Amino acid sequence: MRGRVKVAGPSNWCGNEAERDAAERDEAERDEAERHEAERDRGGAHRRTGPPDDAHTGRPACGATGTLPRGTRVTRVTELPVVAGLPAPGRTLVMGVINVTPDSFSDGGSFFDHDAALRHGRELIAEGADILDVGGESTRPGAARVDPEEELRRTIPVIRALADEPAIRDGRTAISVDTMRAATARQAYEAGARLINDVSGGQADPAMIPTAAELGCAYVQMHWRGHSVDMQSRAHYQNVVTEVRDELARLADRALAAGIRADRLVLDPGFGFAKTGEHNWQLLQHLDVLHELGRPLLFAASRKRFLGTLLADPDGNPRPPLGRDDATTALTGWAAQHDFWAVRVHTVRPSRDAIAVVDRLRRTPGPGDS
Ligand code: PMM
Repeated sequence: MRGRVKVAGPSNWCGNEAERDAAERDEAERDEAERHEAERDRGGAHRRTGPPDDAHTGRPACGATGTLPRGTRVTRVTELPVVAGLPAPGRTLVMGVINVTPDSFSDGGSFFDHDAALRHGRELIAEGADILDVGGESTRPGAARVDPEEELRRTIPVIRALADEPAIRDGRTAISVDTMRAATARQAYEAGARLINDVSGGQADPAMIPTAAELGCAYVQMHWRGHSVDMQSRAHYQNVVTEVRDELARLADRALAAGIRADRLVLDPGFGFAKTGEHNWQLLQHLDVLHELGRPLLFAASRKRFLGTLLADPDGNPRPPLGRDDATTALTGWAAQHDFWAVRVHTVRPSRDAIAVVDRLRRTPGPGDS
């Protein structure tokens, strides 16, 4: 599951001084190579098995000490996971959040209005969102359930309208519905959603997993120990990392046994759900353990409370949610480094940029690679 870049080909790739000197003299040639490389980066494919794209010079940049010889092959040894039926651009995906709620902690009801939600969806697409996650129920700690009819009223018209957007129609971007209810998931699917994001992992509504299996769409199962109203009372662990892994494994087994297709199942550790800030940091420090689950992983820490606590002012007042975006972007880089399938965030462009940096580094061969 973990991605690595491998360089295959002549092993003395940094050792030719004459070639290096020539490269340093020829500024124009290097500029051209960089332009070419930028074009390659925009393509962004991870699977690289042919000769270097800068065949024009044969000298992709490899630091100040030398150049790759002509014919060197750069290969990503393992691939990032792909989820059937969803965009697969060859990097960590970015899922933009659209909370059609009056009370989400993270955006304070800014997109409760139908037109505002739609406008926001279009903005997220323009920023490069691969997935739009539309939700009608706040799951902030302490929140009460929203009425099922109200959840439908909030989400379905927004999903239906977004489904008409060119990026959705041509498959560049997909719609996800953030719901714990099978009935909402079904109507969202009929309106154009192709991913069900269920923070309860199938535990809130017994009809959810059979419904997701029947619809055949992608399904996110998050680690969850109970509804938001009292979930923080369940934040007790001996070892949060292995317990979250094992509880997710049991949820996944249940989903697969009920017919959810293995190539459509995504798991999520559920930062902030029945977890203290310290639990979140411990999970973040051991993301590799979650890969033992062998499934694509979703990373959703955007603007969460533990970041507000980290960034508290000198009087100890937590940084408000809208001031947590830079820290969120830092975590996106961390998630991308750890080969997460996708990050769920409130502002898309900074996360796309962070992923582009990690992706570029990943595909840069080092002197020791062979
Ligand atoms: N967190 C929230 C909502 N939906 N979905 C998944 N899969 N994982 C999460 O951690 C998650 C979620 C709560 O945050 P919000 O107010 O940003 O939507």
